[in-house]
Amino acid sequence: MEFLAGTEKQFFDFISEIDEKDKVAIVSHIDDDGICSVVPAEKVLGNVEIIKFVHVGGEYIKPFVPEFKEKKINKVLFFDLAIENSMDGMKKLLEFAEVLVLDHHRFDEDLNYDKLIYLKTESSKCSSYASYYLFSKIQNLEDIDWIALIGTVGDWCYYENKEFCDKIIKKYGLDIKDNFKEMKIWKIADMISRAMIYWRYHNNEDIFGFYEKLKNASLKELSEFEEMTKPVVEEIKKWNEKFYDERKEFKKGYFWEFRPKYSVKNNIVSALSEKEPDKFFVFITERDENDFFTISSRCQSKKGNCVELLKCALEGVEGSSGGHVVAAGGVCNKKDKEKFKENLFKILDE
Ligand SMILES: [Mn+2]
Repeated sequence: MEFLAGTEKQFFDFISEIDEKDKVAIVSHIDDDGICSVVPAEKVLGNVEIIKFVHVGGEYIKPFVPEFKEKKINKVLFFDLAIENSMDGMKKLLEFAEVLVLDHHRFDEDLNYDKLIYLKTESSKCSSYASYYLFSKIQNLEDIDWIALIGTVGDWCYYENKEFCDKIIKKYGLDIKDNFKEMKIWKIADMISRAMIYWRYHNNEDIFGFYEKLKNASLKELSEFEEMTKPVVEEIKKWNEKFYDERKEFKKGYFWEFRPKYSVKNNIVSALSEKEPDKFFVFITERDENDFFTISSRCQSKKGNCVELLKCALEGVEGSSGGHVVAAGGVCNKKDKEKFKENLFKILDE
């Protein structure tokens, strides 16, 4: 596997230096790819003191630094998380811990230095794939290969990792089709992602219990997750229809602001944007309890660059963004909403 920053050797050096005296924490992204990245790591490392799943956006590292310090954490692994927007927090963390970051989001600068191991893979080598690939070189992990598969397919990285995926799909007797959206494994990955949305809502965004359930499940027995998806599927259906009445249309695409009960924005924007792949789709949602609203953008054909789009739209406002050319996300302070929209609409109408 190719690294765009850092090397495979740095990974193995970091892992092999961990011993019983160390106190290890894992921080990962609160999505499918994020939770699936942690399973191989925890299995190989064994004793992990803290596992945290977080939203990216702003200084997301800072809030948990005191807890890590108090618990004497001295090794931290980050999966599926860009760290660029939270460097203040990262520097505080590096005062008492060594850190390894394994991520596949776009980046501008190689941040490897001293106690920070910064490993970047290509966009298509999502973190669940990379984590499974690397930790498998230390220990046989074939019993959890299906979790890496779900993470990879769920992060839309099937085609780029077809050989890897097909081998596991065949092992479990599932089907392979030209269009991955018609395959059983996509339906399973999609189901898990909807179940996670349900769990997040009903557990105040704490998905550790969900992670434990998935870790201990088997590909053949996922009915417990299936049950959770029902209200989420209803919610997605309802909002899918509203999009066509409520969207704002521009030369280069669409903007839509809405307030779903469950966090279904990503599922909806992904599905709708497939129908018009050359267009930008930018959706925003907000909750009363947060100062920031969240942004999801897509341009499935890569005709437009979502990372650039959000970067420009957030110019001069309090917010941050990141992701991939076809799919990027961000947050912005509610007080700057009008300015953000003004910036965005100008670009969408150019
Ligand atoms: Mn990812």
